[in-house]
Amino acid sequence: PTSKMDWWDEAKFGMFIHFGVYSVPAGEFAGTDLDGVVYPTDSPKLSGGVGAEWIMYTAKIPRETYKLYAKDFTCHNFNANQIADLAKSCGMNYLVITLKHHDGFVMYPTKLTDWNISNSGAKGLDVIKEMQEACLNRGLKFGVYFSQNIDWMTNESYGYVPEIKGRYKEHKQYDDYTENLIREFVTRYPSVDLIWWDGYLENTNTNSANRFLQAAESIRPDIIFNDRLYSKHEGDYITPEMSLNLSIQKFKRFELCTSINEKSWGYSKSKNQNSYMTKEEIIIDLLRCIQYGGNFLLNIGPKNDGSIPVQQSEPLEKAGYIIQKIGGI
Ligand code: FUL
Repeated sequence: PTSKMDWWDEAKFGMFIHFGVYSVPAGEFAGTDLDGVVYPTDSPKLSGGVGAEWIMYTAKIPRETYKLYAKDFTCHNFNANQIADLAKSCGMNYLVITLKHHDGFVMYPTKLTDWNISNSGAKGLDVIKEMQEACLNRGLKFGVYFSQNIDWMTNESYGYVPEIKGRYKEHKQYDDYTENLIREFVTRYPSVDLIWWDGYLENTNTNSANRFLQAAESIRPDIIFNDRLYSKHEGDYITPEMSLNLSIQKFKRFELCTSINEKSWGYSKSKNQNSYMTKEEIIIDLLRCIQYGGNFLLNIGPKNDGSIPVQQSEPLEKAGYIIQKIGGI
């Protein structure tokens, strides 16, 4: 009998992509934060302990200020075919790209919010469509990362919102929006094979989680889900981040995710947020995942123009060369 997990069980290696408006500040903020503190260009506020994709939160950037970055999100060197070729040449079998990260920016021209790619420097481009097509043409499975309950641009969202004190505000309006967005992108992109939920697990309720699952499954019954929707939903597999816990991972389907820049998922230009995996480290992680029967999702963070920094492409290409030498995985 076939199962929706068949391709996933065989996949072994995939590419993760963190790409969005946060790729513009790239881990550094100069300007006035929400507390009125001014950070000059020569000593900017850095994105701190978490990756550069968290800059809006960590540097307390006011929404209207953050929105100004969108015009520099040009993507003029974004080349979906080249990225998919790179994935393919490394023996990867699937790809997961951020459709909406915690800053709420939607990477395709949605009708449901203005905070989307058509109101950015990349106007006219649909990153999700191009990436999906490039994957489809090469036989790569395609997934989208979707932050379902942290959205710093939306008052009603769950999760921390800089302008509003407190966390985990639950609101029907935001659930409606999220449900509609899910329905919209699963319809627009029929080959979305996987949704990679992300958010504060403990703070989604059963009702809204079921609405989100239902929205996707009613259109795409065999869609695969990870385990980050909410605490009462195991998902189809678990998602250890940066390292494995073998006592658990022996018994469950797992996908280890790590970032080639070990300090950040999104592209960072900040000096203390740059540390790259070597080809050996990539191969070791991949082999460990395979040995324990799981998958390995390796992240790149393109620049705001869509290009992949050489510090990221080089170790990946070198690892790909070794993988090709042994005839793929
Ligand atoms: C985390 C997020 O907060 C990070 O920014 C990143 O997306 C990582 C893969 O998941 O939960």
